[in-house]
Amino acid sequence: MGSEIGVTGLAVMGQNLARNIARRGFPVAVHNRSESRTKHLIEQHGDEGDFTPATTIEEFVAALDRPRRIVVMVKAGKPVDAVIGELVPLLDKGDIIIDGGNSYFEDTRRRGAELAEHGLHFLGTGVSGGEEGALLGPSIMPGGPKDAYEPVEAILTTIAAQVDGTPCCAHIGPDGAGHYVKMAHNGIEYADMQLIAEAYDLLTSAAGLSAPEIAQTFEQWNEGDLESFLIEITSKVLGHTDAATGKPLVDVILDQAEQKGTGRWTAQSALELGVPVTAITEAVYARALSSRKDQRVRASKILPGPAAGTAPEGFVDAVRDALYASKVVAYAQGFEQMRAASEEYDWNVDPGTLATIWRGGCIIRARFLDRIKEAYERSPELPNLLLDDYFSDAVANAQGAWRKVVRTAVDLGVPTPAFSASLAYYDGFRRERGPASLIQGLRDYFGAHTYRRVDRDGAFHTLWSEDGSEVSAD
Ligand code: NBP
Repeated sequence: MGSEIGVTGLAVMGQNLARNIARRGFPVAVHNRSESRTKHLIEQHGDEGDFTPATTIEEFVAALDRPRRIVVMVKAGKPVDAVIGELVPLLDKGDIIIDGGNSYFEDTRRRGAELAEHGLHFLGTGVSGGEEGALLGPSIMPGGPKDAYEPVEAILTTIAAQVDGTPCCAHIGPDGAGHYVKMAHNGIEYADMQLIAEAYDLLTSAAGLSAPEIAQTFEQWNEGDLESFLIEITSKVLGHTDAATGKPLVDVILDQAEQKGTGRWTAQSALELGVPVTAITEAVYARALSSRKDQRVRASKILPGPAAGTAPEGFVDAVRDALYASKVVAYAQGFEQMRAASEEYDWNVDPGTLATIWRGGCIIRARFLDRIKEAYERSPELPNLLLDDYFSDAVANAQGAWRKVVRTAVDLGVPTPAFSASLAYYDGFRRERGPASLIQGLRDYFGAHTYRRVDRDGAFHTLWSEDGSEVSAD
């Protein structure tokens, strides 16, 4: 009897995933390019389960039962190709490689096709929840051939987070579907964090609250509709005091947000698919602007803002409602994007399944995901969450507060790109008729791009530089 599964790549994620697998009773072979990580894992945690440490990749492969099930948990990009390149000559037809890193979905599609030529199965698998999730139960999004998922289903569903007895793991679809939805999950996470940061900024800059006061506010908000992992940890981060200075830690952290690329990929893909994911894209831009610290310092001395003012009465509650409404829009956009990608690539992704497996384990886990799950149960083909009664009521009820917050932000010069973009999207989405008629008129004027009419079928062109008459362009 060998090991049922192997994990190669034992940095923080791989190590914790291997421990999770072993703790659940599955014998696991472990390997890392640098042996020190393997040794460290066995020395520190070898008694937690049935580990088989391997020094070389050959030893690692030889330790596995067939079909071999190998989780690759190395840095996304070239390292994944390097590891796959080492594994392929050692594997047999029907063996399964599971890439559990944050790989770009187009890389996953390429790798799946290449490995299929060798008779090998490839599961591009999103794993969310950070290091704690990997150890205690992540949300797992496997994508690839369904018959490759079946031999690993028992292990993956057992190590995943469980909510109401349901594992936070399900086969997402073929090809790059798993890594796509993990990317979109991270994009939504970007938007969620940006909205939280804007709420914090408003409560600081407009309402004049201190970090500990805002920590308490978030703690209260976490008892209502906003209840979520991110709101919970926001209150913890804001409530933390820096040991060196005695100040709130958040006040001594440099205000430059970094990014590893999944938010940018989400926005890029959305642009290609033609899906407006304004909250996610604004979140990516806001991080980019935050990183221009030198320019911002210079600009702060030159560019004037409005005269100082105060926030209106009831502002704190209004920010909460605006946050919720903006969050509904961000999720509506993200889910629409996944639906569009599923159609484009023929993946047949079920959005209700995503809402179900994101209720636990992952970074965007929230009470809210139950509402999304219910919306798709009511209407599996729902094109946009804002068309569901629960969500349309939620944003309608919040809209007075939402507008007050965005208005106040504009008046006081507090930037709220994601709040504002979400509200603008809402206003654009809810209008039967918008101003795009003028855009079509302009396009026809300078480029003879033609337009369609509200009262007749067909394409038309106006002879702008002649007598202004209209001709059929069909
Ligand atoms: P890292 O992304 O920091 O990668 C380090 C691992 O990659 C080490 O095991 C390293 O081996 C290995 N590696 C590299 Br780098 N180049 C290699 C090569 N050419 N051949 C073989 N191995 C190579 O690890 P991580 O933070 O544990 O993340 C793993 C994956 O999970 C990433 O895709 C990440 O984006 C994703 N992820 C991370 C989190 C998180 O919270 N950190 C959450 C969700 C997903 P070495 O020890 O020999 O250098």
